Amino acid sequence: MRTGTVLAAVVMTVAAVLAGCGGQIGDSGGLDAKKIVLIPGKADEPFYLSLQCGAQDRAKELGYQLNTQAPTQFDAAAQTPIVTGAIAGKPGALLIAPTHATAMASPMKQARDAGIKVIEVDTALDDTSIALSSVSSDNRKGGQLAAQTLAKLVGGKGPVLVINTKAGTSTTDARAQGFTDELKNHPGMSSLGVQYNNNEAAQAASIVTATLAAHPDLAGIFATNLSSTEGAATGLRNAGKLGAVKLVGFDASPKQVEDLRAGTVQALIAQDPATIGADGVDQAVAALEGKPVERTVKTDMIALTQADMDANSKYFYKSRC
Ligand code: T6T
Repeated sequence: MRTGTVLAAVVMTVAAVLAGCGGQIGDSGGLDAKKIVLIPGKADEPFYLSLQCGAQDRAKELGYQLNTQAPTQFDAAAQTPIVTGAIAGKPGALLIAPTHATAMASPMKQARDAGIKVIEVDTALDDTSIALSSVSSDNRKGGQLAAQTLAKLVGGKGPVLVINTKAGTSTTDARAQGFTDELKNHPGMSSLGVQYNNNEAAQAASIVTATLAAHPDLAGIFATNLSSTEGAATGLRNAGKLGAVKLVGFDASPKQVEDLRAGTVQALIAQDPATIGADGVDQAVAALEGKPVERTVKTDMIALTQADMDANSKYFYKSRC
């Protein structure tokens, strides 16, 4: 046999052995290229459930199997063992919302080093070399939109507070930053700073109570996600300040939508989590099939008010698929 023929025979044999093991060429780990695992930030939470519904539908459409494994808390210590377990299951791809921009780098690197295609959905790591693609809302822009919306509601005047979730969450940190930057364009408004509710609604309610005691002239609040908005609404209700202090929140859970309808919240910046999930699967499948992957994909957001909410009900989040 000539050298070229021998080489071709060796390549074909190696490919056949890998195929027999259910592995991919170039991967000795025997990954299942038809299997995708989704690890959201938190279980039983309408934003991530809506994301999961979008991802499941798209995976089915494309002939892939998608399993979801979620931590009970939005916390890196709770999410890390789930990533480790998922790696052991040898999926071809991992869709993940990292609960911390640096603390989740190590387990996600382990997934990448095992040959798994890592795609970020919603949140992202600071280290952009680990995931192949990041799909999310433009969160900084969402924060700016929240500031513009709140400025209109308070007539461009007065002190305002930001209630953020957990420091180190890429999305909500970007929202708070966008809000603070945009506030500079509204000289009549002043910032009372950023306080953290640890993603617990009850802590957001306490922050509102304490802030009102120290600043009875509080004009408005920007709450950066679901838990902070739901909790801030409770705090305002407890203080008898509903409607007097304007509240703009991120997300559109069933409870938040109900609060918007009742006038408890004046505006919601709704994301499109189902599309984040579907686009995440598209990127994972492109990577698995050796097609071009987009490093950054941005999805839509909309500011919902009581007046236009029903015309935009497709943005309301779901509690089940
Ligand atoms: O706001 C969403 C998500 O975008 C964020 O990263 C974390 O909080 C939520 O899941 C809402 O609870």
